[in-house]
Amino acid sequence: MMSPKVLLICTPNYSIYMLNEEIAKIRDGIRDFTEEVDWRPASPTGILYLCAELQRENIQVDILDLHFQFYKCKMNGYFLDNNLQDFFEDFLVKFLKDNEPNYVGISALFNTSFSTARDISKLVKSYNKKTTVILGGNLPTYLYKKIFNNNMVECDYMVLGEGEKSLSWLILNAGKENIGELVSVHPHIVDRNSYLEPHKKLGIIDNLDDLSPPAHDKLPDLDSYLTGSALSGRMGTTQRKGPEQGELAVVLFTSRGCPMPCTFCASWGVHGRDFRTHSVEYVLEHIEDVVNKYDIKKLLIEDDIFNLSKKRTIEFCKKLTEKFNNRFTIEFPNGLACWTLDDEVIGWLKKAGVKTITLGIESGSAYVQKNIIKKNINLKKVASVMETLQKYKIRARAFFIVGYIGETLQQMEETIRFAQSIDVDWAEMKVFTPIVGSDMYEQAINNGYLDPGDPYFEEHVYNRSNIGTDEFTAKQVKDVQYNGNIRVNFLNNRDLRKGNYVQAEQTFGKLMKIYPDHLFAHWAHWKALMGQGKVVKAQESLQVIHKLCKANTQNVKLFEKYEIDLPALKDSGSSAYLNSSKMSTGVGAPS
Ligand code: B12
Ligand code: SF4
Repeated sequence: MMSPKVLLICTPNYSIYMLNEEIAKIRDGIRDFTEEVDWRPASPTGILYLCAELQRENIQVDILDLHFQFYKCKMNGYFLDNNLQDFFEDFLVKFLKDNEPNYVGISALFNTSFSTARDISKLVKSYNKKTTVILGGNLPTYLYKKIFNNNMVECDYMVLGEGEKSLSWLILNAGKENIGELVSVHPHIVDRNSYLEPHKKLGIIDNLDDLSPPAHDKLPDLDSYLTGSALSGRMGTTQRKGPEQGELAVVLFTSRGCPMPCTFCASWGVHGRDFRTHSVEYVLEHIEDVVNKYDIKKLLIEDDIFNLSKKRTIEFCKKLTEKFNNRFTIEFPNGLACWTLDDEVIGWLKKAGVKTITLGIESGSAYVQKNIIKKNINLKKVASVMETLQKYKIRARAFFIVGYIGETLQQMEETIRFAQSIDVDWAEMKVFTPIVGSDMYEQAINNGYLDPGDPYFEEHVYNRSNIGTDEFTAKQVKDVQYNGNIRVNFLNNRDLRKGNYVQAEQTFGKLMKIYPDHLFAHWAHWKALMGQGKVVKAQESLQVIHKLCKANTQNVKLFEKYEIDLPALKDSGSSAYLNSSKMSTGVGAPS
């Protein structure tokens, strides 16, 4: 018998509704920077792990990253003449025709991509109904009963939890006559006949060193992936061509699982509450391999809670430095726990190549920490960690979320003030999204803040306000988040305040490339140029700001709201509005 062919599909991260909305915006030429979401592709590492395990069993496997493809099409003008249907026809159906896979595995990590997974599975089945469709990731792990109950996705199997071993098992056994019986007793795979069996549960890999390292070489365009955002740009970039050109980076996991009880987080639902680690030797071997293959200079460690153990963190840093000297820049796009960060640990991280640290702080209100999100971080400790980071000249970025269920507008304001008070280099201010699987998602349902009859959660888009509660409306929370971002990261930007104009020029220059219409990025860039006395370049920057204000009255209103007055353009005499040099934003005018 021919060896089976498997195709693993990475779904676009957004819903069908969002994909269509984006295409409509591209066609209409609408560019509202205040509403932009991040489309840039990140390495689909879960799929790469699955691939590696299938390859170990000599199973032929391909990857189709439709998020990456959508992004590419968005950037190259494809959508000026094509719609979403054309996109799926050109990139999915064509792939199916060219490759005729027997099994299609669809990765659905997010509830925001529910409808996307639904439409992709429909297309796969309508192309060839004999193709076996398998769904895996966070979404089916939490919602498999609902999905099968309501026939929401056309799939034959769903895999619960970590899928490496289960998927290989399924492909190796799917051809057997008694596959139905075998699946019914399998603990981590469900089909239509067995999904209500009580023994079905999360698949967890006990010994992570049993796994083959992720098959990075299966990504057709490794150079173009971007991962993790920091200091306004993506901090990790694997892009060697194009606007965000940088050093080639690789995404790594050194552990899985997190024992913390944060009520807004759903990660434990797939990876469990037990903190499991790869041995340091395993990780170093994997690093050596990717260094040899791709000349990697940057490591993006995406563990949920890399530094849970102080001892292990130091051991990792020591051994990495012994083996590779100062070869790497290391980043932790998911954030580090602040309670195990002390002088000794930070010193070792610095030696190993960490230049920026992200702290998962989440709220600047002690009440919210303790009673609402239950992360219960000691905020005083955060301030002292920040001081130590500054001592080691490590830049600091922090995650904050506003709009938790039960939170008041006053507590959200506390978060913004806290972010300012700790002198953070960049604050990632996000709006709370009820993530299926988290405690707070249940609270949202139980309080009637989410409509249980809304099956696809289309509107629950990352970083857009999704729910109102008794304390705030969705619009209010979005305004708080927007306002916090502008106040902390732009108007009171630490680099501008401290006169680090070179760094500020870099940061905002990067941001302008990603969001060319971002008014405040241009404004901050202009200030950074003025601070360095780069008058000619600053004038060019000012010109762009004037253009943006002319093109869109919303921009004028934004400047008015934050009481920003800019000088008129030299010799232009063009703008009645922008005619003074007064800066009344809390940021002193550059000398
Ligand atoms: C990297 C990452 C991203 C990346 C890229 C994801 C990608 N394409 O792989 C990006 C930046 C796009 C991203 C964005 C978001 N993310 Co995110 N992300 C992660 C993160 C940190 C790591 C993912 C990862 O590689 N994990 C390691 C691998 C081994 O695990 P895995 O991906 O889950 O894959 C395993 C299983 O799920 C399963 N599996 C996965 N696919 C398939 C397919 C088949 C066929 C099978 C059989 C099995 C299977 O087997 C895999 C191997 O064990 C996770 C946290 C985490 N620890 O997983 C959050 C996580 C997945 N993200 C999450 C969320 C919510 C988001 C966002 C919605 C926003 C947010 N609040 O963070 C956005 C969504 C995008 C959007 N619409 O804006 C949630 C998902 C929860 C949920 N129920 O939806 C997680 C779990 C974090 C959390 N706090 O709860 N994210
Ligand atoms: S938010 Fe971070 S620390 Fe909290 S449970 Fe999730 S992974 Fe763990």
